[in-house]
Amino acid sequence: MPNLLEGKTALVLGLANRWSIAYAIAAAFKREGAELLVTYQGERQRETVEELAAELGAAKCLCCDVSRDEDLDKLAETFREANVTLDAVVHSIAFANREDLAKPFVETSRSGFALAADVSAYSLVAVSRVCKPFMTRGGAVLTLSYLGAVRVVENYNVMGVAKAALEASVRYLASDLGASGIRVNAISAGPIKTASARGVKNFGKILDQLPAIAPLKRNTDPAEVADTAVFLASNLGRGVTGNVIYVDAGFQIMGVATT
Ligand code: 1JT
Repeated sequence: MPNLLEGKTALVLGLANRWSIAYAIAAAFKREGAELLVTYQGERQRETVEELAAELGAAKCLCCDVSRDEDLDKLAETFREANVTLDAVVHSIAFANREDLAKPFVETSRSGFALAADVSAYSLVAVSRVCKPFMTRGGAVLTLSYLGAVRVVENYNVMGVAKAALEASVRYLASDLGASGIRVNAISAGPIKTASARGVKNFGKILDQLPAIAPLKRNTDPAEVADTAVFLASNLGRGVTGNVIYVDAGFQIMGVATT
């Protein structure tokens, strides 16, 4: 079933490099015929993301730091001027201080907690609000989560609490936006070696141990996450909203395992 997103326009936030989950999603959306609008966080990412955007044939490559209201206002202004209609919005953004992913959770500072919650959870609310006026045919908002939202995962710490807020936000947004024909869902991906994940304490160890436990006996491929994003953004996903779909080689279902 090719071209599942033909005639649709998708905004993809969170593209930083070729290893970004957002890159895999953008590539899959492109494959399915979507027109792409991509954003980069700041000057430091600009060149890399502009190159990737060109490679993906993106119609626009825009600067947007989701922690800045001015940037979000500017994004809306650009959409208004260009008469953009959005059918899909992909939010693939998270941040926490490195030290907050290494110390015990109880040591989390007020500012570290606020930063992780702002960038990783509140930004979905802000992005949804800004994009809603342009989703005049209805559409789909997607975000990325991780198991640490609902279980204690060593070192995930404040990101787990931020992802819990993100998943709850998905439900409240789905309730608010459903009447406008906008569906809001999260994909909870298995651990993937992205630039963000690299350098996180013991991340390599988690990737090494997971295949022994996960039903599919392997790690998660970003392309699998991207294909689930295609499904959710397409007409095939029309009955699904407010949900968290696990794309994690089945890891999440397991209880006690002896390996
Ligand atoms: C951030 C980072 C968000 C890493 C992330 C993330 N969401 C998933 N990961 C990967 C990961 C990280 C840890 C983990 C399991 C998966 C890095 C900082 C910016 C936000 O712990 C077992 C720590």
